[in-house]
Amino acid sequence: MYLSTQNKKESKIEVIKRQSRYLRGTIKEALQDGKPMFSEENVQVLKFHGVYQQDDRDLRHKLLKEGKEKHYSMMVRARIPGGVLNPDQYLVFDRLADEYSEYGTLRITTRQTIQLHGILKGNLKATIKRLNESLITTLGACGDSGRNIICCAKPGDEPFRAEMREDLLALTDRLSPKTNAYHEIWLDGEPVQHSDGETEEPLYGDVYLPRKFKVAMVPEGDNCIDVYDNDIGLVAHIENGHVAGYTVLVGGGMGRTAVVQATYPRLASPLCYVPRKDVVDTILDTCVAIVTIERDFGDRSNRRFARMKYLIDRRGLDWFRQEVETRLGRTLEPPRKLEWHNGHDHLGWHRERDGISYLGLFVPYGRIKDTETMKLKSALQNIVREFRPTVHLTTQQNVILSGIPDEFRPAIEERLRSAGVPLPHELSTVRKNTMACVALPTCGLALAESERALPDLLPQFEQLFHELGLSDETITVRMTGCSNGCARPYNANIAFIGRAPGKYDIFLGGNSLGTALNERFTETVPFDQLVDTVRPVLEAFVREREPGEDFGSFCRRVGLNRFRHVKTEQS
Ligand code: SRM
Ligand code: SF4
Repeated sequence: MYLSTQNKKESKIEVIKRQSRYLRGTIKEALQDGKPMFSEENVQVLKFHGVYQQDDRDLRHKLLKEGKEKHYSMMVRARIPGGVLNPDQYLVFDRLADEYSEYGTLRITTRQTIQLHGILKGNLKATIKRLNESLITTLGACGDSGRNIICCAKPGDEPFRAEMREDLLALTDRLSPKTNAYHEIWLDGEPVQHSDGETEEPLYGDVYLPRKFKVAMVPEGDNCIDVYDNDIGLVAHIENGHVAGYTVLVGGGMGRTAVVQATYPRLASPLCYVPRKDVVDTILDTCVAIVTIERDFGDRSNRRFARMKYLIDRRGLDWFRQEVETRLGRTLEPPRKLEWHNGHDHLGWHRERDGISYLGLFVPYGRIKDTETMKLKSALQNIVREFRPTVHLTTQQNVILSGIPDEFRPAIEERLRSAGVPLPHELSTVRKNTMACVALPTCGLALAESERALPDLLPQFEQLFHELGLSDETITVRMTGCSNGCARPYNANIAFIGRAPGKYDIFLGGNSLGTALNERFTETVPFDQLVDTVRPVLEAFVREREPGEDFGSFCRRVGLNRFRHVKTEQS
């Protein structure tokens, strides 16, 4: 539970934010200084602009030994509400990856955006400007404000999908930073003149939020996005094909710090039900009221405890509800009961509407690239250019191409086949249910490999699942390079969480519907023992499961202690 220090001194980052003059810092000047990197203050401010300064960690040690500077480059993260791109927008990312990314790849993130890694400082402005010309912003993709709002990516022409999209875009607008700094720095905009007491940020003020803030939307039943992992989750109740209203969930978050016991992942709690009626204002106002509570009461002294989940646990959900009611000036309706039947991504061919289909493609760990055996980047580029589908990024790091007339299906399949890109039905169930965060070589917080390690582990799991007759069973496997939880590992049935180079903590339980958290099974297991360590639990699952019982429910029913004992005897 919450144990933050009561030290009220604001953290260093709060001071940097306030002094940044609404996110200007000295970034504009630094772009001209000829250095390969930004100062620490600008690095913090840049995050709000969707930019992370990183260095290639594969080279770090060698460069250090040679007495050289780190190899700096920037990660640029776009904000793509609901993950929807038109074909031209997708192709801009594709071209920018070729022109400016040192890695030449696109990275679909677990929040439906694209990251370009390895952008040198000298190419940063051109990259952001080019995105902007295609009406894509990076403002608010990172930093302490409302992040990219995620939504179930399933295409379809049901009225409720359009209504949810309308609400998502309106909410995106309300929660976006409003500072003119972005225009001034990246788009050569004129500086604004301020009169005394005027604020550029009516919602956030000059110190923004205490921490990142995440919002997610789903239609009830289909939790393909892990809605409970967000600061605010909006679950749409569908009646007669329309959104009747939303159950609002609050206080979700995955982040924890392995060595700080008082940090923990938390599933969001149901707060209230908000009818949609004919206008979307009520749900927007409710979300804004919630954001302002975090703004006013969130911990600004210790960033480890600054997420809204800790505020809610510290003050209690009843206090939180009363605070929302006071700010809205009305009583909240109780939340509705929620039921879930799906947690899978929407892979494969599906009917979208008459004569039109969509295709969900598995993208290995979100990385769109060309390799010797699989030319995924080229294939997608060709298909998008020729057939012009809408491109939907999913929160499971995959891609959906929609709006495809049925007569194009054979040609698209042919393009994929000749590029060595498998269709989802050709992949094992476990493979389609895996996720890995970026980790090395770009993530500065990674303790172990993830995106580059999971591909070596998966064939071993496929073999084990085959041996145990579990090939058709949905068992989610997620890996991260540290405990921060970027691939939402604490929901997974099996999670490997980096603790040190080549060593992982194993968490078991969770479920594929995203409604349960797993628990730590064992710590600091070497990479080559991961599969064998999990094996006894899977074997027991096959022997002892009750009819219809899934792996996560089994783990929770029997408890993990008896397997910890088996593991100790073996090792
Ligand atoms: Fe994350 C920090 C990558 C989704 C929790 N995350 C980072 C940074 C920026 C590292 C850093 O601070 O220096 C990583 C950049 C790596 C790189 O080289 O690209 C990073 N996070 C990612 C992405 C790219 C992972 C991926 O493989 O897709 C995801 C980008 C999402 C986006 O488009 O906005 C990503 N991060 C998440 C999620 C999942 C989600 O939101 O659904 C979480 C858990 C949910 C949550 O927020 O609670 C998550 N990232 C964190 C945390 C822990 C936050 C906390 O509350 O403690 C950090 C560390 C931090 O903020 O201090 C972090
Ligand atoms: Fe980096 Fe850790 Fe997030 Fe992975 S989970 S991307 S290692 S911060």
